[in-house]
Amino acid sequence: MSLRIPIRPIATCLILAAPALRASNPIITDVLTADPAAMVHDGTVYLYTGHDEAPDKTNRYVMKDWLCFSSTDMVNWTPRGSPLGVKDFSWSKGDAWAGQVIARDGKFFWYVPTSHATIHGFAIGVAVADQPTGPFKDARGSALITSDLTTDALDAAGKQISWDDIDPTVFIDDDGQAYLFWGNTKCRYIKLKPNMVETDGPIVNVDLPHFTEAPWIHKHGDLYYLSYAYGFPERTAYATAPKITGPWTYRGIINELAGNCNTNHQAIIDFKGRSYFIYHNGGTPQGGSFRRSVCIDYLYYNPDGTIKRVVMTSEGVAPAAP
Ligand code: FUB
Repeated sequence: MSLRIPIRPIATCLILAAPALRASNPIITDVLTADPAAMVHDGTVYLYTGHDEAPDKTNRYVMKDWLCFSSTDMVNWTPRGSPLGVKDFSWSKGDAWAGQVIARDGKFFWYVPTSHATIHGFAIGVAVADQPTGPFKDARGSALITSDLTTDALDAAGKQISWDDIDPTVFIDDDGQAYLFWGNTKCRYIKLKPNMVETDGPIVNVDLPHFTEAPWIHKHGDLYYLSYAYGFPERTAYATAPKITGPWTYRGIINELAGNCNTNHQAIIDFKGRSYFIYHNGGTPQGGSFRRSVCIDYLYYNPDGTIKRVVMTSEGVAPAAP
């Protein structure tokens, strides 16, 4: 009996197991991901996304849960499953729209918009976990923001809209004060108590040109940045301020219309010495406005703190330096 060494299959396995040397956009193609939010924690990037499940020819959002992925190089992404779904909020009647996770005092808080079962319109809830990958559970048993608190977002006919309480983003300022920003049509913020699950004080409106939705707050140097979806179909614009409470100065467009998709929904992070612009487009073969996928490209600042326009690529980014 001769001993035959199956060289080819072993070589194939090795190639398949090797980490990717460069990403390509979209970064995930075996499942449809939308509305990225990213958090850097202990040398790892956690990417939280929505999950588009609209069948072909269904032109509305079908979104029931959120997904999590992690990476230490921005190129190789490990699926971490779905640590949160609309079923985890007893007061939700569906719609897992764009959220964000933030860490505080050893816990992880996931702020999400979802349709309220008994108060007409979208509401914002918060789930909590001991690990960035969950499991997450409803932190309150009730919504944090409901649409009866915000009655001034109107459509073109002057009618109150029911989807203005969406797209929460949370930022903890240097003095420890946390702020929840959110909105569609109107951008708003409110302070959070240190426990991160109760609001503190009034809702404040922020006036931004052509604000559609998707606010994201970050800080670079001494400047605060509020990026957001501008117009519709959406581009991404931004404003800056010397304090998180403003005054906000509009600075212009940083990203153009994303390919084959009405929405753009950005997150901005720094990781291992580089800045990243994370967004979605309709870039898979079945892609479109209701079948979106997350992409990542570099973000660059000018010396005066303004942001250069993002160059969306199909090649994506190179692995972050160790
Ligand atoms: O995914 C549903 C909605 O589409 C999000 O909440 C918006 O930001 C837009 O991307």
